[in-house]
Amino acid sequence: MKPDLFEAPDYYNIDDLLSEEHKLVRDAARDWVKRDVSPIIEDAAQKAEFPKSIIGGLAEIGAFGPYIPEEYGGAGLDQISYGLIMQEIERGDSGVRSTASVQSSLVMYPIWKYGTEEQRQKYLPKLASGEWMGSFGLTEPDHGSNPGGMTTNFKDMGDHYLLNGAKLWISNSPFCNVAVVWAKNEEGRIHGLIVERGMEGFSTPETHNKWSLRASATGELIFQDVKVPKENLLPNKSGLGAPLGCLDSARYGIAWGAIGAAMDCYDTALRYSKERIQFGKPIGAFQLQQKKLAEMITEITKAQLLAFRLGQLKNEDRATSAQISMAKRNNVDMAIKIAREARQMLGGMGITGEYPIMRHMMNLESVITYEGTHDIHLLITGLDITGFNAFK
Ligand code: TGC
Ligand code: FAD
Repeated sequence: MKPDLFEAPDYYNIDDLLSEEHKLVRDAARDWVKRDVSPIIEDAAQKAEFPKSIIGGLAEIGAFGPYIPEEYGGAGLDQISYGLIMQEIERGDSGVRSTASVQSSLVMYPIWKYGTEEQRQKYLPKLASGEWMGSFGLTEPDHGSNPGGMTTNFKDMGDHYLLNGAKLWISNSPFCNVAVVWAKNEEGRIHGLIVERGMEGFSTPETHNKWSLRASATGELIFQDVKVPKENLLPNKSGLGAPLGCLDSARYGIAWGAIGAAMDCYDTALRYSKERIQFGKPIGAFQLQQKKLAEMITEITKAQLLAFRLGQLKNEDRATSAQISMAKRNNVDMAIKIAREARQMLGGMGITGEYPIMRHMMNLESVITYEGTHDIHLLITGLDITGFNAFK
């Protein structure tokens, strides 16, 4: 791959809205991605391998639990810092951001919010340091957009719970040490359980042959009469609202992350347009190419403002789930469209691993599907503004 010459676009001087801490956190993540992610990520994606060597670096830049209090090993940062870290990581690769999203918002968050003090003490510091990696099991083979229909279940056996079922499409599953798993009790109520690798009857086969998110490991979580200790149940929230609450936090991070992927595509295409000569002049001098670039920077700027305002609302604990859905949907859609346009601007070179655009474009096909599809987020907005539920 070409050297990483990334320069972040900031057309509306959004940096002026950031605190010194925001900029320090953002720049540390940006430098780390340039130094430790960019040189290895194309190879990892081509080989379809999650690069475990970056786990320590992710922990060091605060990507595991950015907003989790420091007493539990988190970075104790605000929501805008969290967003900026996700933006920078996804500028490198959506698969790497996936790993951080899952660890922070889908594993650490439920343990922090819904767990006991003992569970927080036991799991959070190890997850924050990357010593343990986590996964989040909500989706099932027959229940994706409709997780409330899940069939994974547990029975109270007196001194333990007996867990049965299967989860599909689970990021980090093949190497996770712990999994936060959502399952129904005998009354059909959804609860979160912490399942640890090594428990008898628990397996995590990897899903192969993905064309997207190739540098992220995806797999299944299979439970065959797994004996889960009673102290591994998350006691402080139950019902579908519990996993959906975690998704709010992860979807918010994706709204920022997608900006990173879009910025990388735009920056690459802009540089290429000034260097590539056709018909005796740089292709950036042709109106059609300028239209593409002008529309890209406009959409990136709008997405940056959306994410920043949402971050302010999150910091004030005022962001609604529907507002988060709008930002996730808009910003991922923005990024995937920019990736497609940017790829065309590079002509044949755009399909190679010499440049990051095709990898971003294929990654974003997963990002637009996971954490609620593009359609599902539109229906969430539709329900919010009309009061009519069009899901069912
Ligand atoms: P519904 O009846 O609307 O709601 C059930 C309960 O949940 C509450 N609720 C929420 N709570 C917190 N945050 C949200 N975003 C919430 N949305 C709903 C709701 O108030 C209710 O509470 P209560 O107390 O009344 O019971 O549920 P529904 O069955 O009609 O479904 C609604 C729908 C379709 C929006 C929801 O199921 C949904 O969002 N589906 C999409 C599924 C999804 O996003 N799956 C993601 C799996 S994880 C993943 O993809 C990780 S990728 C990781 C990576 O690599 O980055
Ligand atoms: P389906 O729900 O079957 O949807 C198929 C199509 O139907 C979609 O276009 C959808 O928008 C549409 N549709 C569904 N319902 C409606 C409706 N009511 N109205 C209109 N259209 C509708 N899950 C986890 O739990 N943990 C993870 O870590 C995780 N990581 C993932 C990593 C990757 C790479 C991928 C691809 C997925 C991951 N997922 C994970 C699963 C992801 O959340 C689901 O794929 C997603 O929620 C969609 O579910 P589905 O694939 O079953 O699609």
